[in-house]
Amino acid sequence: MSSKLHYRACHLCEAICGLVIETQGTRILSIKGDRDDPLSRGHLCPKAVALRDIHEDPDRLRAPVKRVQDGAGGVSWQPIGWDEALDTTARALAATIQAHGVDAVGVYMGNPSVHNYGMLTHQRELFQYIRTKNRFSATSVDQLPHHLVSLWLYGHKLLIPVPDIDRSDYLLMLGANPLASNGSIWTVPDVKKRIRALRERGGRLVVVDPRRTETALEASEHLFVRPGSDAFFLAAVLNTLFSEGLADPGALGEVAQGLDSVAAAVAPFTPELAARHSGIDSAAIVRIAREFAAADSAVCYGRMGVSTQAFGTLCQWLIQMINIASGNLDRPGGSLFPQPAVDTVQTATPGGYARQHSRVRGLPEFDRELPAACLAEEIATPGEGQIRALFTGAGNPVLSTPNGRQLDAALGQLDFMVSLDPYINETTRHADIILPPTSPLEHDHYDLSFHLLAVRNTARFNEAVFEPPPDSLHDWEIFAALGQRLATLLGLEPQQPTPPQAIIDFGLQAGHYGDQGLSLAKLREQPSGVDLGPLQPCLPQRLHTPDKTIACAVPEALADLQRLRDAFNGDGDSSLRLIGRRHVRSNNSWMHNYHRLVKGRDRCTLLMHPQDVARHGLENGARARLASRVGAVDVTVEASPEMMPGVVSLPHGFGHARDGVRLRTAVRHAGVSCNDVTDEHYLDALSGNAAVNGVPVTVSAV
Ligand SMILES: Nc1nc2c(c(=O)[nH]1)N[C@H]1C(S)=C(S)[C@@H](COP(=O)(O)OP(=O)(O)OC[C@H]3O[C@@H](n4cnc5c(=O)[nH]c(N)nc54)[C@H](O)[C@@H]3O)O[C@H]1N2
Ligand SMILES: Nc1nc2c(c(=O)[nH]1)N[C@H]1C(S)=C(S)[C@@H](COP(=O)(O)OP(=O)(O)OC[C@H]3O[C@@H](n4cnc5c(=O)[nH]c(N)nc54)[C@H](O)[C@@H]3O)O[C@H]1N2
Ligand code: SF4
Ligand SMILES: [Mo]
Repeated sequence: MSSKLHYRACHLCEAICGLVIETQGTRILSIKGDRDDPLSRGHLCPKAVALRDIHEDPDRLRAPVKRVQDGAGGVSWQPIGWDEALDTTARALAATIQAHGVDAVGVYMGNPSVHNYGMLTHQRELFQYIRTKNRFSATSVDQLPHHLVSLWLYGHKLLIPVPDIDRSDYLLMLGANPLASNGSIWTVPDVKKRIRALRERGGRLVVVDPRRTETALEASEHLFVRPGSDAFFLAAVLNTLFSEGLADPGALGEVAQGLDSVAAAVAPFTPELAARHSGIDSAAIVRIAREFAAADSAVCYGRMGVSTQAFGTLCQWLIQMINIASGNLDRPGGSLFPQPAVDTVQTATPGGYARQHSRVRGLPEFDRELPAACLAEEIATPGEGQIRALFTGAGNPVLSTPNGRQLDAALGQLDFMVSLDPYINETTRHADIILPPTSPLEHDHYDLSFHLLAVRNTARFNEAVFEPPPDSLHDWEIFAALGQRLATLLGLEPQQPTPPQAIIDFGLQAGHYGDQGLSLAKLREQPSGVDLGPLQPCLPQRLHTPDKTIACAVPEALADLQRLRDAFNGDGDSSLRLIGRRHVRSNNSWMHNYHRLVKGRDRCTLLMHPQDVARHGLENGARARLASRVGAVDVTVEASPEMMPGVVSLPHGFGHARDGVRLRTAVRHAGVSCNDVTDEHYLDALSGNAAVNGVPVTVSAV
């Protein structure tokens, strides 16, 4: 049998690398980087091989299963047909809605749903009948502050500018480790080569991080920062730009309004004050502000470490202010808005904030979603609006949201739970029914999310690598089938869905490059992708604000500066702070079942500076108890000078040793869950985003 080459973008992370997959019959022979992809240029990381491992994994469900309780209190999973699975699910959801109202149904959508375009285009087919206030997603343990700040400044949650690294002279990066993550809210495949090119042309990369990360090792300069204190540093950089007369918004002069008020608000944030709280030397703060202003082009960028912390929204607003005040927003080499071929900024709602609040704790919604940190209490607290039935799709909140143990317990109290997921994992083990979609290689692929955040404008559509097996359904088909059944039960007219690729074809032709002839047919001719050129300035036209201006002096952000000062009002606290970490061979909670990715030494260790190890009476390799307000886990200590003293680091996504988890390899590399220690009450108060970084913890010998 002859072999065949397939062109395919990887959907596992935001770098969306082009791949060439060689198959023979139903076997995968090799997976290589696609050198003709104009964005990724042949790059791939070790996770690319997981595409094969996912496809072949014997633990991956191929048919729906139903949880059956045996007499002895044990649980088994019984394979059932699609009709039974979909009918049972629709009946349970309809019964909940009819008896208790629509808010009694909760929804949690996880990260892979944004990497799977059919899930994005078709979740509405179901959720239009479940207009519940109790919607949750991984956004609120992740990038929520970016969306909120973009809504405030640019009028749309998805209008997020990204560093134009290939033309930049100065990159100030906080709380991001793209060498491990391959970039986030910034699609930048092959980032290492791009950083090296920046430095070779005389540019500088300055990394601010409590850990000397893989990215910090590639930087011109690395500065340790006390977790959660970045807003002081950013405010002092901004203040220095204003007070030294270095601020000049340039071409944005007419568009960016209210910078005087911003300057007044950050005036009290002196480099000395910032140094006291952040641990970054005041002379370095002044120098960085001057270098930033003097560079021909410069850009400030911050990710997880400055989003999922107690001042996440304030940090993201300050980052935008630095780019605007220095004239680097919408400028080549600065911070630019990508222009994707299918533009979700045109089709998605702009988002909204605090129009309603969570029932139990009064946390604000964003874009009709509530913070994931309050999901457990919305299930466990009786009363009107209590969640009694839950739908989860492509998510694992037991391992990925703060105080996961509490959620784990709450899920057991539900009347009904259904999960759209290929695995029986820490979350889905609580489901009554699990609906597994086709494997990623069995459906076609267009990336609807990440071209919007990419360092170059490109587009690519790829066919399925394998035919889907008989009696299988894609994620989008499951949404549509459930929606039709639910509509009928609720006495509504069921709808016929338009297939996702037709939606993409329409989006391409109606989009920015449609008049240049871009269409699905055109993309099919070029399976390695079409190059649409470097990022271009586009303001003020592209703004979604009513008057096409940027109102910089956001009242909520200005008020949050006071919360920052109040929070750091004491003599400085000496408590240990917990941060996370990512590894290039892992991906959140679901990449631990593939032998090739988990083999080797244990990665779920607690990194601690050697001084802290000694101070706590521990030694390298010792077992220690990591504890917080909400819980404790026992971990192996790894002494590491790459940590800032006073800060400890544990990766998230582990903790697989729970009853009933059917991930045989992951269970052998179980580790512990960082989110059994993170605190559901430790949040960015403005957005409700979980502060999984900077959590106060203690460490003691066991
Ligand atoms: N402490 C701490 N917690 C964190 C983080 C951190 O840095 N520290 N990071 C946070 C971040 S950034 C994120 S994004 C979240 C992630 O949080 P979640 O999205 O809740 O969790 P994932 O681990 O991504 O789980 C993905 C699930 O989707 C399933 N899946 C994979 N592909 C598909 C598919 O194509 N279709 C369907 N239906 N299912 C699929 C997998 O089997 C798995 O169950 O975790 C957050 N939690
Ligand atoms: N290999 C791999 N790649 C991934 C993922 C994965 O799990 N594994 N997950 C994907 C997902 S869903 C996302 S959202 C992205 C995340 O992408 P990134 O944000 O680039 O990844 P992280 O490794 O979480 O980087 C956060 C950095 O913030 C630092 N940090 C922690 N607290 C603070 C703080 O208070 N201040 C500052 N300045 N820094 C702090 C941490 O030390 C860490 O280096 O990665 C994506 N790519
Ligand atoms: S960097 Fe991300 S997109 Fe590229 S091969 Fe690795 S996992 Fe896939
Ligand atoms: Mo994420």
